[in-house]
Amino acid sequence: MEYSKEFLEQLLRKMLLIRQSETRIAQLVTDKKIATPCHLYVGQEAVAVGACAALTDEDYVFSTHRSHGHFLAKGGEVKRLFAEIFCRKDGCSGGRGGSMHLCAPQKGLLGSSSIVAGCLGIGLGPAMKRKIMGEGGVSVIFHGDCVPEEGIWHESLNFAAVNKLPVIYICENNLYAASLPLAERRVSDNIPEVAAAHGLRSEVVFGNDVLKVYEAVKAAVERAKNGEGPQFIECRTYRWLGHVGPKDDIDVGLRNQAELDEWKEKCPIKAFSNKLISEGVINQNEYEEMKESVGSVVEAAEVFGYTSQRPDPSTLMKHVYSEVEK
Ligand SMILES: Cc1ncc(C[n+]2csc(CCOP(=O)(O)OP(=O)(O)O)c2C)c(N)n1
Ligand SMILES: [Mg+2]
Repeated sequence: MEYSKEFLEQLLRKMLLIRQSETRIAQLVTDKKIATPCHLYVGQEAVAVGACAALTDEDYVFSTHRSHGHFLAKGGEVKRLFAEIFCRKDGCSGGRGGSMHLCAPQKGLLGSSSIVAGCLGIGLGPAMKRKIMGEGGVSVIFHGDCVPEEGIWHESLNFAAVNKLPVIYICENNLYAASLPLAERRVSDNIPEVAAAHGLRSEVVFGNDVLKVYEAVKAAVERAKNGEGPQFIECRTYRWLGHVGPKDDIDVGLRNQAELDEWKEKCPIKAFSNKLISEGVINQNEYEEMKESVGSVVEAAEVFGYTSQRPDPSTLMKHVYSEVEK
């Protein structure tokens, strides 16, 4: 394979870190140890990991309500994710944000939003600033397949195209928005075509193939940096769990078991680990060790999270208004 063993192992390890963190968080929600609503990312790991592997800390990322995977893939610390979900002061947002408001500014993750399409406008600001100041770096805006139904999606794409901004939109099309499948929300499954109509270079990749996502995003980054304007990538994927929380939504009649089973067969981690093992990049033992070592990291992160202090009530008004020096 044309990539180094270290790089390929990093991709696998990151996907495992997301999977194992999410699996643990799902259990903590079931056990009522976590109160913040958690939209879990299990099944979609290859999108965040493949995309963020093509970025540097100088590149910005904006995320959604389903943000844990983006946070970890962009280099956010897993212990600060757990602390945030436990609403503790050592959380990445000081325990004020919870699951849907994560950030890791030093790594380029400038924010995530619980509002559907919340980052579609916000993500343009830093891109515009960089363009005006002649600075490098791209902005990646992750969004779900429901977002093109919001007006600001069209405004954002149009504005970025007219101004040739270095923005990459990554649409994680997991076929559902809360309780509605795509077919009940759009006349056709044509999000990339609509993006192209706004003047963006637009493509579709299989979002469960981490290397395909990486290659598509890397090429998009190059084009955006070369002044070719915004890029659009639709990643076809599937979330294994329900819209929010640890259940799969099959019990409430939203999805069917056959569809879920079919997508579980296309598990991004299984596919990639099988590939690395069959091509001799790693062996089964190394894979087992990797899973174990990621498990220990997640365990330690959970302990860090729940043993961290709650924010001091005297700091309640901090960060609410900007502090202007007089
Ligand atoms: C403006 C707005 N409308 C509705 C909601 C409620 N809501 C939260 S997530 C969601 C569906 C999002 O679907 P999609 O963009 O496909 O992302 P996914 O959940 O599938 O990852 C909705 C309707 C919201 N948070 N904000
Ligand atoms: Mg969706």
